[in-house]
This record gives sequence, structure tokens and C-alpha cells, in this order.
Amino acid sequence: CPYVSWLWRGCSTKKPLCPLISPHLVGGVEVETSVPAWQTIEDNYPMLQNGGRYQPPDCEARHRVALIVPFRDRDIHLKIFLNNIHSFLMRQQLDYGIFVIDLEESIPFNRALLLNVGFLEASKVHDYQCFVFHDVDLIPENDHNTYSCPEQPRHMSVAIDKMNYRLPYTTIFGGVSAMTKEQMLTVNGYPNKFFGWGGEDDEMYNRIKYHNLTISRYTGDVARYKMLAHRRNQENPRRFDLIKSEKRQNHSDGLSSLEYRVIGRVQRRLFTYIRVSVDQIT
Ligand code: BGN
Repeated sequence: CPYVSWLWRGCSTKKPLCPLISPHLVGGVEVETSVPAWQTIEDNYPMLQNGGRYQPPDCEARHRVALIVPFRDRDIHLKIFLNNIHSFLMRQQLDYGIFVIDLEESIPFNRALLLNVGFLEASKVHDYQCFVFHDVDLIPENDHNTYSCPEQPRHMSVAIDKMNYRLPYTTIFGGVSAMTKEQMLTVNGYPNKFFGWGGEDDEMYNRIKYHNLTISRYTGDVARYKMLAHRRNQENPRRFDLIKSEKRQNHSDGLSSLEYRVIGRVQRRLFTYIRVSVDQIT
């Protein structure tokens, strides 16, 4: 602020609130599936702050959103994801950050635990109100699919090309889903004991239901995604039993019982990378 105007009117650097509907939206978008070099993707996004964070330059965002991306050894997917998602989120005029959470190799993959870690770590760097838990292999195809958090938890990957753009079952909560900070705290986050593929999202659904919340969804013409090709992950044979035992214990394993060690943290231009280790809890 110039000194004189500050004396005279009280200087306000506050930007106007962004419009309810961003003027930059285009609707359907062609997913860019090329795999550019890291430098090329970074050069595409000079307006990013370090750590993959962004605020619209000309208005105050209505939503502060952290994207939490659980990750293991999928560099190609991550490149394609970031190359697409940044322009998508910028068009939605969000105040957002992307957090990629990786797990030490010797430990079986645990998507739900990494989502909990991402929730806690992102909350330390900014006052995010909304968390979008995002698989790295899903790329949105329509920017009317706003990455914000409504009153109820929102399942976002409603229509996926590989699933013929149909919801496989009505209680599904995997792929891409959004919850407010308050909702995450209410349900005590995701479970920590689901090592291997499957069931952790169904357990989150049970928590949502247990706390009298419901799932909301956009319609399938908007909430559309392209799924990148990948090999099948190792299924967790214990997932059915784990779901039953969580029910008996009133879904109490979660944020409150999570223990982890951060073993790496890098603020890259396109994302914040956090690598963790945990003891394998049974
Ligand atoms: C379901 C998995 C989900 C997964 C979807 C993807 C289970 C547990 C059954 C009690 N659930 O079958 O985790 O997101 O498939 O379509 O395996």
C-alpha cells in the first residue's frame, strides 16, 4: 500500500471474494496423456508457489483445499496427473495445495493411513478447510466438477471410463472423495490397519454412516474421470475381517491412534512430497 492512502482511508490489500462460479471454467476437457519431462511440466506452471500451492491472483478463493495423493512408485502417473490437475484447479479459482504422500518401500502399501498422514501434514502448513483424497491414476474430465467440500462428504469419481462411466455400487467412496476438516475429525479419519488393496474406502463409508453423515455426489455427466492404465495391486485378504472388527470397535482406529515418522519432505514446484515410515500395526 502507498503510505498516503494507508493514512487516508486505511489501506486494504484484501481482494474481492471470487465469484460463485468461476468465469474460467470450460466444461469438458481432453485429458493430456503425454508424459513430459519434469522440467517441462514445471515450466508450464510458473504461477505456482513452492510445494504445489496456488491462490487465484485477482480474488480471494472461496475454498481452501488440500489434495492428498497417496503414492508409491508411479512417477509416470504423477507426471500426467500434475500436468492436468494444476490447470484444472486454477480454472476453479481455488486456494489449493497438492500433497503427495509416500510410504517406505519395505512396508506394504496403505492408502488409508497415507490419507490420514496427508490430512495432518497439510493442516500444519495452511488452514485448509477441505480435503480431496485423490488416487493418482484418476484424471478429471470436466471442470464443473468443483473440488470443494459441500455439507456432506462427497464421493467425486462417480463415472470412470474404465467402469463404463457407471458407479459400481452405491456406497462406494474410493477413487476421489472430499471431506471437510470437521468431518474428518468427527469420524476420526481413515483406519490405519488396512495394508494392501481394498476395503479402506468401504470402512470410511461405514464411519460416515455411523456418524449420521451421508454421501453426496455430482451427476455422472460432470463427475467424470479417465483412469490411467496400471497393474492390479495386491489385494488384502484380511479386509473383510478388518471391516467387521472395526464395526465391533465403533470405528475407533484412526487419526487419534496414528503414529508415523516423516523420513523425507521436499517442497517441489508442483507438489509437496512427504515420505513416511510406520510400524506395521495389526
Ligand atoms: C471394492 C473394494 C473397494 C474398492 C472398489 C473398487 C473391498 C472390501 C469388500 C468388503 N472393497 O470391492 O475398496 O474401492 O472395489 O471398485 O474389497
